[in-house]
Amino acid sequence: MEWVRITSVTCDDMAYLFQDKQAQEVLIMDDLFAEMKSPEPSRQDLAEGAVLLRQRALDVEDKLLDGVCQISNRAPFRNMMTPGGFSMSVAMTNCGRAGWVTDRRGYRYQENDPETGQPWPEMPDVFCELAEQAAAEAGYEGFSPDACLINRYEPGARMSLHQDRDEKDFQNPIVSISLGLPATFQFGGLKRTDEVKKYLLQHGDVVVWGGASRLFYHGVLTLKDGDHPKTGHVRYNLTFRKAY
Ligand code: MD3
Ligand code: FE
Repeated sequence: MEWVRITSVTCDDMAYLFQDKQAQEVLIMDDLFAEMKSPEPSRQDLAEGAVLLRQRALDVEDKLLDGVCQISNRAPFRNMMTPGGFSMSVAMTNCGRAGWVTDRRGYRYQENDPETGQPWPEMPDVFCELAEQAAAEAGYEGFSPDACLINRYEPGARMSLHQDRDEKDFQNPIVSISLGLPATFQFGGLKRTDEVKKYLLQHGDVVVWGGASRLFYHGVLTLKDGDHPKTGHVRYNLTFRKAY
């Protein structure tokens, strides 16, 4: 029998191991179960330039959620209007020097919250440190976001297929952090009609989108109801951008 060192185990791997007659004799099951109870972050390439770091945000989950709570006390979540006159099902707020907004005049970044006229709340250190580290791990050294858009999905909310092209320089990646309820994310190509792949983004997952994938079409399918121990009936997504 040949021994292999297994450094990361998913539930699919476990199902496979249980099916494999030879592997049933393996004596490292204790290690496998230990890892299932406290999983380690793992890395997966989604497309050219796009890297999924599963569970990468878990060690600071409470600090991130605390930050979202503090920010939304000063800059409340709101359902913005698209230029076409539709109210978005995803509620949004921002922190950092610039915030992404939309209204009848169009999509843009601006330094004041249109609801209050006040500057957006400062980006907490734990936010930009994680974004910068994740970008570096994905191969984008020196990422320094000046904008963080915070999306709040309640059951029924969705985001249709779009490109992120309101930023000045597409050389900079975008980093996204998912918290709370899982959502199915759609990821296509440079053309709206390109075939899309679907990925489940779960609590603690971090994705870095740069290089060729930076302008790929993407969206989020309608959020299903659920109950997450940290967020209840809600999914949050934080996207870190360099707007200027
Ligand atoms: C791929 N948010 O805010 S995050 C958005 O889950 C947005 O709330 C989604 O799309 C969400 O604009 C998806 C993943 C994401 C973010 C930016 C990207 C994927 C991206 C930019 C380019 C390519
Ligand atoms: Fe987007």
